[in-house]
Amino acid sequence: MSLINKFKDFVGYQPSNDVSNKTSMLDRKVTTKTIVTLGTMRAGKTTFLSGLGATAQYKASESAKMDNKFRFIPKEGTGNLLDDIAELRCGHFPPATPIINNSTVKPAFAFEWEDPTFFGQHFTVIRQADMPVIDYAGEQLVQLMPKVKSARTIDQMMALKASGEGTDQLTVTVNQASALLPVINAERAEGLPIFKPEPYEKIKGMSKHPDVNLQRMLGPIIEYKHDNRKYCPPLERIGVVVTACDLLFPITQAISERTGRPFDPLKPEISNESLDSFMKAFFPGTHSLISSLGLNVQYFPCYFELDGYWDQDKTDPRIRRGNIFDSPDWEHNVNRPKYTEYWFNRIIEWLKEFATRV
Ligand SMILES: Nc1nc2c(ncn2[C@@H]2O[C@H](COP(=O)(O)OP(=O)(O)OP(=O)(O)O)[C@@H](O)[C@H]2O)c(=O)[nH]1
Ligand SMILES: [Mg+2]
Repeated sequence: MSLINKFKDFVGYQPSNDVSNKTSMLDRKVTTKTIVTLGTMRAGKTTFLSGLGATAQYKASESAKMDNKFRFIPKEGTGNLLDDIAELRCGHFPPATPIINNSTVKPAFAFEWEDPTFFGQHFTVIRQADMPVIDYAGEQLVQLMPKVKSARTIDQMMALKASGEGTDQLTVTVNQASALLPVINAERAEGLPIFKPEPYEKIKGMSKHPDVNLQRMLGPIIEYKHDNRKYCPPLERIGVVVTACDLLFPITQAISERTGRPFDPLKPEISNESLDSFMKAFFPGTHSLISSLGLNVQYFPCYFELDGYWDQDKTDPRIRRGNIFDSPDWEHNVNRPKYTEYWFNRIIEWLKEFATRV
């Protein structure tokens, strides 16, 4: 961007002929950066994305009263996002994601921020973060990943794209991504008493060690982007989402003893260091892969509080829901699952900071 454009951008200058459609979000010029979510089976990807969607909806409603506008535009595509959000609000975890072969309409979120500038109300800065949601079923994702591994050049990646079977979305993702959001279930921490392996026997080529599967998923993307720097935007950030963090609370002491460091993922001052040492201890390969890149790596804890009961078919626990009487915030507490809303808002802030950098 030229210096003059950078300056215009800084002050939020809009040419006067643009004023007529000031409120139309579709016509605005925006910066778009692609952020993608990845994870193996039962990692909690769908739950995480639905939580992010729900938080974005609460935030968008609130922002109507404020000077800083925030909009959330969900594009469901072949996915089921809106329904999954509604399920969370009713206290149910969303169903397992079905295998999809057709990906002509790409599911995505768009977050849009409109902030007034120092120069008054006619000057606003609008930024949009586009977030293709690669919410494949975990088993499909792990089967597609070896294909990415085999594609080393842009031509090979294009050939893969033409071969269909959902690889189209995967290749676009790999090419365009500026940030990755790996989603990791706390239950996959090998070496802890809560450890549960992925259903690895069911799928050819999967390791019984979650750390290996994560490296196989992230490694080829990182390598590809490094080798094809001329053709695709660089990877700027990695945000690691540790889901089902509630499972860690009864064993925080044990974790702390193993890592030799204080462990409290929910305490803002030490959350990042806590989860960084957690990753280093229980996902050492993945930790070395992502932390050696010299990128900004940020960790986010995530969990939905369980209410101690089971869902009808007894396969999933139920999520505790907000009771309008147990909070002074009664106005906003209806149809709200109890979850790490604070941390979801931090993720949205993190995305904003990243997406609004020109
Ligand atoms: N205790 C607890 N369990 C969770 C949490 N998030 C997810 N789970 C459990 O993990 C299961 C899988 O979550 P999903 O969001 O469907 O995982 P996914 O990665 O989308 O899985 P696939 O689509 O099958 O690959 C849920 O049904 C819950 O039982 C959480 O915050 N706390
Ligand atoms: Mg899913």
